[in-house]
Amino acid sequence: MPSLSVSEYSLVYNAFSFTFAAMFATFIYLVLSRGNVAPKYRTAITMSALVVAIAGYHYLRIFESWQAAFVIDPNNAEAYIASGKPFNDAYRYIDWLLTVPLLVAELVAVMSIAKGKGWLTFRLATAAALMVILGYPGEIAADTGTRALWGFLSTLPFVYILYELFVGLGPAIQNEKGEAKVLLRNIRLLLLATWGFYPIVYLIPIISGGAAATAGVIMAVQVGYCIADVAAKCGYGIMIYAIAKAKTDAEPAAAQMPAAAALAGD
Ligand SMILES: *C/C=C(C)/C=C/C=C(C)/C=C/C1=C(C)CCCC1(C)C
Repeated sequence: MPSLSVSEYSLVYNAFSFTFAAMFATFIYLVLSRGNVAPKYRTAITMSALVVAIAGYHYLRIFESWQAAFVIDPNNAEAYIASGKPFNDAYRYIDWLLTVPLLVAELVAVMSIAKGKGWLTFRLATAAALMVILGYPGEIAADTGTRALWGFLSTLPFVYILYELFVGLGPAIQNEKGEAKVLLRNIRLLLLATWGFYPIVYLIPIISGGAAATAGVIMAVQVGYCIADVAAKCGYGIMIYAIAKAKTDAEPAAAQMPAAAALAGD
């Protein structure tokens, strides 16, 4: 770990703190709003809430690890130097391994797909997990060649996910109605824009000439992942809720309560 100025250290510190707050607040919002959507969409909201809960927990651990990895330089109160304890980046990948499959699953869960929903969820979730697993050896590699190789392998399942979302799911989105259709098109774009950010952040150490450990690179990678995580988990989760709410509002009340409809002899 390189030494950091007080403002460099604080920027990353505050980014972790903000990201934790965003995850926590989104969790509360989703839990409180879950009852506003029809029962068949509640699983999607539950998955969104799980994503921000899992990520919030991991941000707390990353935050702790960041604090432990640095101490004030005894010879210079204006700088932070490495404490000797490693900064644990593995939390991020464990977090992704759990949350990224859930993010694709919640999108499928909120859509009206007549057949093969389970199999589609399985394919997307497996590809998502594979993408994260293949990216990790490159993330911790010291040399750029290894980083590039695993980064390339991880891009293959990533491209498959984009193919399914933009080509495979096309007809299903076309069949949706009104506001839900617009929101579904937009959430796909949000996913593309936010998920596309991660490989770019991953490339920073390669672009900057393999200088994985300079203060600038560490700051860019950590703050970059924080911004992407807030958009891809909190922003996305709230959009999933908006889709579920739009579909709930557009459906006749009887369709939302099959049991009640049956009782009424409907
Ligand atoms: C909440 C966390 C999310 C949505 C994380 C998404 C992560 C990715 C889309 C990562 C993709 C990567 C590649 C496509 C290649 C390089 C390695 C990764 C893992 C950064």
